[in-house]
Amino acid sequence: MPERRPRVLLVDPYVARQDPMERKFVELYPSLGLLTLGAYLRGAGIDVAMADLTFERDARPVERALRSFRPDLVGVHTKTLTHDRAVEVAQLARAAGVPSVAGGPDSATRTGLYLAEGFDAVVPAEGEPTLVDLAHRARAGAPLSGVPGAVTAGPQGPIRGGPRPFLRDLDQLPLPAWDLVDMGRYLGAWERATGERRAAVLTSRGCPFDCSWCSKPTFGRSFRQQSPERVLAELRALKERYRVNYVRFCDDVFGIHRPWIQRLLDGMLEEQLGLRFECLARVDLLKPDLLAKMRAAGLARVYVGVESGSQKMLDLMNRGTTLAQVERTAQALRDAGVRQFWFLMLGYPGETAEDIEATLQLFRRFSPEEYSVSIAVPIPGTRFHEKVRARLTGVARRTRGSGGGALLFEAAYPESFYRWEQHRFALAAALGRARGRLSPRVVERIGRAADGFHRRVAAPLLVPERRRGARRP
Ligand code: B12
Ligand code: SF4
Repeated sequence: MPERRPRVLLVDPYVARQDPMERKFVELYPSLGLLTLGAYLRGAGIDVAMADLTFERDARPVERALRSFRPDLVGVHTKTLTHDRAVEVAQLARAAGVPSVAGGPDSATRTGLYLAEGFDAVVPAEGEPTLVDLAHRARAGAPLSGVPGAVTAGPQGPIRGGPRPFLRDLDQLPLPAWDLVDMGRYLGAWERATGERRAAVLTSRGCPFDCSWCSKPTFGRSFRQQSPERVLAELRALKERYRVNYVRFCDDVFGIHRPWIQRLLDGMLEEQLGLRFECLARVDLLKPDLLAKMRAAGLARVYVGVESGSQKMLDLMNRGTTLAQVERTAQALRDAGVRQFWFLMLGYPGETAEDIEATLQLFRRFSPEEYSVSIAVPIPGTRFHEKVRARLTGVARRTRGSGGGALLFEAAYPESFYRWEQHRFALAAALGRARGRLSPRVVERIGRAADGFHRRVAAPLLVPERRRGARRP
């Protein structure tokens, strides 16, 4: 009788309805990491099932899958936000006598913690070949230790199983195993919300830039990309199999190599895929001629990491961008009629009230259609986290860094100040939107009144005397 193939149960522990940020920022797509792992395992002759908790209430689907699928190994994707649920899944697996392995950004930075809390192994980097090896070990009932790319618990702390090189050629990866999740549910939610059937696509892994608050635990500063032809094949498959007509390119930065993106755009235009798309881009890369071509190929929305309207802050963050580039790109996007979503950050060490004011002025000048103003979150493993390690607050320790938008370290000002500043951005955004309907004079007046209130009443109340003395004009 042929030997039974190994079985792996993959788990996405993210429960959307319990995420306080969900309604604000999160857009629901199945985890591309898990879908790619699933496809790769299948290609290696391993049976795979998935418990995707995104639309669920709790971890009960995992319990059901443990009983019905009887996996040899449970593999859980981790983010800081989903830490507690991931640990719950590891404990369920252990109770069922099945070993579990964690992967993804959070367990990559806090490997020891995940091992101490119930995981039998952690894969703190690219997961595909390592998970195949672990699945065979688990099937054979052998220990998971000593597998290159995996970390296990030892008497003196975590033990690395040895180095595992990154996959050289991303074209070798199979198409994501979309059938492992309920694509109809994701696409239906999108269709109801936007009229479009949206899916996520990844064309590269890693990012060669080095912003000091950015957490890049899995791929580090390595950068590899699929060929434009491989990307086109994935776009065609999504269109043909799922009638997808809108794509979110999920790369850390889309189109880093100029010749590469030119070829991809040429292909999209030639094949007349009729897709609209969005991506995250850097202001230093979005040159006007490239932008025009992207627009022609279906670009509808761009996420731009503007972060601050102060050059001093951009330099402190090691962004490698200039305010002149921000302004040029924002204007070009506006002229091209592309929606812009700005990421802005408050509270990064070194920021004064004047820097925040400069950011607000920049924001008012360009009135991006969408934006998020977050309070800087020191993610474990980043230089920013190192910098404020001694100043992390009790909230940070309790929530282990997720925070849900709270101030997690002792910054220049109290949290109430940053919260108030967030409201000022919201008012500026509302006034920007009202510009077409209200007369410019009215808009101007409301803005001035709000600024006066801020200077005379709100800021003095929110910033305690001893801090104000040092930082305010
Ligand atoms: C695209 C993206 C999104 C998309 C999600 C698209 C999707 N569902 O795939 C959107 C915009 C929806 C999103 C939302 C959020 N995101 Co996000 N996102 C990313 C981004 C840019 C790429 C993720 C990705 O697809 N990577 C490519 C795949 C192939 O890599 P991967 O998932 O890491 O998986 C590989 C390895 O990690 C490993 N692996 C992963 N899981 C497992 C499991 C096992 C068992 C094994 C063995 C291995 C393994 O193997 C995989 C293949 O090699 C990353 C940054 C980054 N570069 O990772 C941030 C990132 C993952 N996101 C982050 C955050 C904070 C969020 C939000 C919480 C933000 C918010 N508050 O709204 C939400 C959470 C939503 C959720 N469902 O959990 C953080 C996570 C930090 C942390 N420590 O938790 C990151 C790292 C960005 C950052 N630098 O801060 N995100
Ligand atoms: S913030 Fe963006 S550009 Fe900067 S290092 Fe991270 S992924 Fe790269």
